[in-house]
Amino acid sequence: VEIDPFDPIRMCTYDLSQISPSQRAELLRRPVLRSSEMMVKVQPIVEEVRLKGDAALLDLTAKFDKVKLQSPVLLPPYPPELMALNDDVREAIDQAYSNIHKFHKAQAKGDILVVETMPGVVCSRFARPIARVGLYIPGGTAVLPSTALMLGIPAQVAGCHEVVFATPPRRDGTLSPEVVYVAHLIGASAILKAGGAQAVAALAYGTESVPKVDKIFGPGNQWVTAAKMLVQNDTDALVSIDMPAGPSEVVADETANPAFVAADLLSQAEHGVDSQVVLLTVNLSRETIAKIEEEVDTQARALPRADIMRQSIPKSILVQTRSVKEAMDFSNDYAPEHLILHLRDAKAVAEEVQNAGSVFVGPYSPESCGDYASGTNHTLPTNGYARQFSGVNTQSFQKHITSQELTVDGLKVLGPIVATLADVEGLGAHANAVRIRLRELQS
Ligand code: HSO
Ligand code: ZN
Repeated sequence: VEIDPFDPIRMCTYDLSQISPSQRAELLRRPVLRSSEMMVKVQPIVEEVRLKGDAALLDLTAKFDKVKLQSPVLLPPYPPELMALNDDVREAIDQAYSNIHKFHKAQAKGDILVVETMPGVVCSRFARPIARVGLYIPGGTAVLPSTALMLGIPAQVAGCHEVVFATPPRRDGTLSPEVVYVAHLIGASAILKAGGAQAVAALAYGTESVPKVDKIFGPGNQWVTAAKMLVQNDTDALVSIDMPAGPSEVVADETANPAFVAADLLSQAEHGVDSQVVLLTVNLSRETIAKIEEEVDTQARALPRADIMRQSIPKSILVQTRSVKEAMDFSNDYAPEHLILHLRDAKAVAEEVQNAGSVFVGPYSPESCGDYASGTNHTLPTNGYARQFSGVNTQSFQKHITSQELTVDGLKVLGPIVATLADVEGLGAHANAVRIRLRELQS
């Protein structure tokens, strides 16, 4: 892309009342992901790790991350010198840990459910941890120890037996001390020093030194996403994934402080050149819109990741609407990863949200707080998947087992009903399993 530093950094503007239904549909579409193209590239990498294990992992890490490692894993106890942090950073991580732990612990409350559906017929459901989980922590343009917290804490709360972190090593072969510290806090059983498709393959199939896991979590680039989809479809791997991930986005409705609105948009736009942010305005004057645009431009220029925002902001859109209802209809159709409500009656409008990963209510609830430390999870459905997926939560690390126990009286009332239904399906053995007992009870 040709970049002229004098060009204003601005979003494309549309007025919902001036565009056709097909243009509206076009605005709701996400930038295309070339997923089949990626599958072809990722397949041989996954295959190599599956067949050659550690040797392939070390070769691929040398090739992609430009570092020759002795061993692909770091095991606990993690040496203190590898997690040496400044006091303020350690304290900030500790407070974030505490808040996120509190919120995710509370999600485990409904772990046991007991319901008597008819007299003597007791159905129950209880949660069990997914035994072995793999958590991908991206490296690349930004190291994200916050993602280690967001994935590691619910795994710990759920009681997963084996929690394996995977993260690409730095050029010198070391890991970010923040990530090692979080691994220590949540009790991770190993840190795999690898990234990309090779890390996902190692987690899915296991190698000599990497334990095979049952479910893989975490955001990543196109390579990681494609590899997750690939191993999920391989019945030999018997592994599931958290959700299909994609680039990030924010929708912000607005009637408030232009500087705050611009700052929130930019915080999501700095994640990557593929990030798309959408600003929905409700009955704003031309001047206020211009003020927001100016704030976006000036704040972006002064920020360290201006180069990324120069690419993501022009892919982003500003859509003018005439009412909160019109804005919320658009937002629900778009199904944003984050929805920030800069509205006077933000709390009431939050009730109207049907599709969104996480909602930020009012001018003093920046997305950054949820990204790091308020307690909610930041691993959220992107790409419009908020229509059918929830963000990562404690239940993502559990499965639920149901059970039932019938008394003699319970079987006496329920048995004939079951036998009738089994007859309808022509499944005589099912009916027999009930009748054989009812007959014995009669005699
Ligand atoms: N906003 C990101 C999460 C994150 N932000 C991590 C900062 N660090 C998810 O879209
Ligand atoms: Zn973020």
